[in-house]
Order: sequence, then C-alpha cells, then structure tokens
Amino acid sequence: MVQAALGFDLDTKHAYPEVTQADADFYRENGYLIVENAMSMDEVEELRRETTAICRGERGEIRNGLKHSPEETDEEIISRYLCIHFPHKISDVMYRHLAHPVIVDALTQVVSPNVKCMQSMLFIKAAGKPGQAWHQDEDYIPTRDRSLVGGWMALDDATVENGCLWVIPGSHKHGILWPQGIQNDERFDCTEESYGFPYSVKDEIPVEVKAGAIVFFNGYLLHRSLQNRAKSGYRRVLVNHYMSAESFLPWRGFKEGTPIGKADYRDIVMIAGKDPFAYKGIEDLARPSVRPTKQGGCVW
Ligand SMILES: O=C(O)CCC(=O)C(=O)O
Repeated sequence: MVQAALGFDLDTKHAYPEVTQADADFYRENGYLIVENAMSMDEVEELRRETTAICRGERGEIRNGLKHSPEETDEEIISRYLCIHFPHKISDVMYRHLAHPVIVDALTQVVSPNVKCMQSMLFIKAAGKPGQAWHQDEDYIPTRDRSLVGGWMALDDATVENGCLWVIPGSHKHGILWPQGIQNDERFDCTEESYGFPYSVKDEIPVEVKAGAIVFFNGYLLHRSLQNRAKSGYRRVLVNHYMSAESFLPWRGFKEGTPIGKADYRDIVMIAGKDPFAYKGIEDLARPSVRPTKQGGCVW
C-alpha cells in the first residue's frame, strides 16, 4: 500500500500505482520490475531542478570538483557530468525521494518489511556520454542475504537511443557473481565488465520507460547501459540502492581490524520498518563525488 516516509509529501493530484502480488511475482521471476507513472510530473520536475542546483554547486561541496563559471548556462553545466554519487547527502529533495511511496510499497513486498538505503547516484548522461558495462550491483555493494535492489527513477524518457538500461531477465537466479575485468570499450565509462556468464546479447532486452517510471532491479541481475547516441538532451535518472535491514553491510572501508563477519556500514537511511541494529547508531561517512570518466583517467 502506498504510504509516506521520511516526510515525503504525497502529491494529492497523482494516482500512485500500487505494486500488486503479480508485480512482486514478476520481480522474483525476472529480477526486475517496471512501474510506469510511479512519480508525478511535479516530482519529476522537482528532481530535475534539484539536479541542476546540485551541479551548480548550490547544495554544497562535491568531491573531484564541480568546475564551471557562474555565467555558464544550466545546460552547459549539467552536460559536463555523467554521474554524481551520494546526492542525498547534500540535498533534502534527493533525501526525501529515497522513500518515494512506490519504492516503499515495492521493497516492503520483495525485500523485507524493514528496508534500508545506503547509496544514491544521479546520472545525467548528456548526449554523447558513455554507458555502464555488464555488471551485477552486488559486485559493488555486497549484502549478506542477496537482498540488494536498485530503484531507478527516470527523470527523462529512457530509450535505446539515449542509453536506457538493458537487462538479462532471470539472470539473478543463479545467485552467482560472475568474474569481472577491465574493459577498454569506448561505449562504456570506467566500470569493470562482467564476463563468463551463460548468456549472449540475444538474451538482453532494453528497458525503455517514460519519465516518472521507477525500475527495480535485483543486485544479482546482469545489466548494462549503452551510450547516449541522441543529438541533444540528457537521460537523467536517480538510482538508489536498498537492502533488507536485517543484513549487515560489509561495504566501503570498514575499520581496520574489524572481522569481516562484523563489518557493517552504518551510513544508512531507514525507509521502512524497524532497524534491528539501531543500537549501533548511524554514521555520516559518504561524501558526494563526481564519477571519474575515461577522459579524466579511470581509477581501477
Ligand atoms: O543508468 C545507468 O546508465 C546504469 C545504472 C546502473 O548500472 C546501476 O545503477 O547499477
């Protein structure tokens, strides 16, 4: 059922779609789910405006540098950045949208009644910008119960031409993280590429959606995105990652000497239910940063 959390104000003019049992079954079977019209156009507009404010440096410091002069147009400024990591750490708007009601509805059905979020990424991906090579998100954010889910909030129509997501339906079911290696394919940015999996390009499907859709995808699902080949414009999307609050999260520079079995990243935001580890407190660790690009030199 659609409900508000983190002070998210429901848009009373919008008919939020409910995530049904059939949707949850589809997600479990295929490893992804598209919910069209999940966001109202006012919500999409607010997130677009906030994207510009973040890139203009109006919400605070971003590591690896925002470089522009105040005379530049919004378009010139935002076109420069492929992706900003952790925007929710400096933006109230991005923070509130972590708990968008459709996200809460979907994740309390397919993950757990208790759901936490640990990261956000704001892709801008202007015309000409690269995509992300094949990967599984648990390569990067390892949960202990395979509960990781991406919530991909489309701020523009995402098409094959402008670099939508591509997924291999059902590929999450193996429960295996495939090997990864460095790729030098100019279609993709600095991320490594998965290989050795029993699928070919015939098995992938494009996930074309309208602005306002939310796409959910499992942390073991093989997915990628291609370059933005459109002549102009962007393919903006806010992607947040979530997991069950019952699992520890052995991620990102845990303290030296901590046994791996106790490592638990605590810069999290609860978006539903109760945090069983609330007694550990919350830490403020992540800082927003600009994603490195091949032009700027990858850090592998
Ligand atoms: O939106 C994209 O281009 C890629 C997103 C992605 O691969 C991810 O969030 O894991």
